[in-house]
Amino acid sequence: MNLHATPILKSLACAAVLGFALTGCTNTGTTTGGSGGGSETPEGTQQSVASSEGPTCSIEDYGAEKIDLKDAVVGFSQSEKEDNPFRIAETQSIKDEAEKLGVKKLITTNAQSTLSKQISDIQDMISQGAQALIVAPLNSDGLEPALQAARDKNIPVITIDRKVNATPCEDYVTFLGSNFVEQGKRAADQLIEGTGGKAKVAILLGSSGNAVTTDRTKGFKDQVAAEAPDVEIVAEQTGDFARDKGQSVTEQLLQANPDITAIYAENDEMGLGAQAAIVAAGKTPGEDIQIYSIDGTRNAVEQITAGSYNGVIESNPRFGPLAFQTLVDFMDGKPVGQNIIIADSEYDPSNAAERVNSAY
Ligand code: GZL
Repeated sequence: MNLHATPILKSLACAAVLGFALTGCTNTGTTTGGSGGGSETPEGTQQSVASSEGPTCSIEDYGAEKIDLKDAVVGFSQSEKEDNPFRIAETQSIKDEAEKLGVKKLITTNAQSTLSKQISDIQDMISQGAQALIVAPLNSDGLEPALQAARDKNIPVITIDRKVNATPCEDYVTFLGSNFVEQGKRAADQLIEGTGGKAKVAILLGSSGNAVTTDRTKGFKDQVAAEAPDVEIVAEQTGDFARDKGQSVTEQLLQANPDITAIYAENDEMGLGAQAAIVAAGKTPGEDIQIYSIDGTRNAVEQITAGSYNGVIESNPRFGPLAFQTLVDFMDGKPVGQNIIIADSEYDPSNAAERVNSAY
């Protein structure tokens, strides 16, 4: 989808986000704030690590007006309702960084998990004068009308969290987010280790229509197929990334498959729902049925320390520092990566107690 009429020569240099500067190809950079792979800092939170390989995007490539964020109106479009700690932490991180930077005005919206509302939210922020947009897309497809509205005014769009099926440095500037296939692989590694390579697994899938679900599923299944012949996936069903649905779906799956010995939930909220279902079935979570999930919420990590949960791969939602630094660099004329991947840490019984303060 090419929303931008003028053919643009992309700079093909590699770039890596290193602190707040860009360096040569494939270096692993460090940014401040949030948690994720990287060294512990004195205050107990981890610095997130981001890296970018491949083409970059400059403001000249994109065709936007240079603005000083301190004099700017920035819009943030959140996708899902904030009953999930991931979303709460993500939105708070954007607000905190906007305040820290002294952005003149931050407009925030929440699409309540409805695509049509996310489109109108973004269009509304443009009509309110937003000069740059940070968007957490609900789905991989469907945002075209909103991206077109921004493109028509050459408003730069930074996408975080989920990737859209559109052209970087044309339809949007860049993607900041995790490697979701890798997250699924790492969750499989935790499950394989925790079960001794022998389990009957039910998968609680995330919501459909976004790459997070497809990638976390692919990563998990590929790793199980490659490494664990005695780990059998006996059922899979979506829990829509929600705790209540995670519980109800697990109740059904346990009734249909009483020999399930492990749950892979594609986010912590569904994993915590599964935990409740396991208890309701008269079984002991973390022992009779092990639970592995992805996000890194405090609620789940605390359950690991309690022995009622078995492993969590972090999906770092604290995009504020990196998103705004990427915007600052972009506005300064520096080339920014088109695909900036953040590193995610992980929690297991060996580190959950000491690292729980990095959870969100
Ligand atoms: C991942 C994000 C997912 C979280 C869920 O980047 O899109 O959406 O893992 C959330 O908790 O619903």
